[in-house]
Amino acid sequence: MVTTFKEQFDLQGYVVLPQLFSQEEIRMLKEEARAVLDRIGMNKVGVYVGMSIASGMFKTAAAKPELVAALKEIIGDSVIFLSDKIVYKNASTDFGSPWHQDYPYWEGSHKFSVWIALDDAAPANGCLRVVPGSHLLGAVSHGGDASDGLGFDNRLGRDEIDESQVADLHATKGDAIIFHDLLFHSSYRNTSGHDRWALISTYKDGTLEDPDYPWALAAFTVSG
Ligand SMILES: O=C(O)CCC(=O)C(=O)O
Repeated sequence: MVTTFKEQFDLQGYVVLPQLFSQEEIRMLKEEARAVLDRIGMNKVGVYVGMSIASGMFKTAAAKPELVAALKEIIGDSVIFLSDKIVYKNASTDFGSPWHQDYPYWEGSHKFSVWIALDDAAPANGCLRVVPGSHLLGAVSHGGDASDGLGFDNRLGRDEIDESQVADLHATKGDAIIFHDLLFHSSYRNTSGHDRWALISTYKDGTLEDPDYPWALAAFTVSG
């Protein structure tokens, strides 16, 4: 029987932490995210990297003790936060993220991302989709067509996804999903006209050497 976070994570490549953040914490994070994005000018790409550089509230959220405890169980005693981003979809920015693994973007040691729901998320407004256990396939070649202007230069081809194995991860705001950088994942388009904002924070094992990542300017040790 699978019981611990670590066992679930090793088997599926992801684990859900229900209601990691309270409704009030999420309300404040979304309000702060909106203020940051208004300040820098919201873009149509729907992604902004570096929330914890822009705002101390996000740096504090990245080191939330309950989250760090779960990450330590999965990663080990030394956990480094690298960077975070807001991925926002709304009535006019309604993209779906194509199928991919995160590993080809970063390489080096494996990374662990935490997808935090700032809005309830379901298929109609762009929830996350995963192929449970796909992290066990290792790094897969990403030669998928990226000519639609959505970014995501590394993509899996459609024929690499067995739709019968896909899990749609409905989420309630405040839920967090920790996932491995080899997990096949994507998200639906947001066809609802309602917001679907998520905060994604990325971590690594601090005992492992890595390249210098230019996007990890706010890196700090969260494990004490
Ligand atoms: O929240 C989403 O739409 C998925 C984003 C994603 O897959 C990523 O940034 O790697």
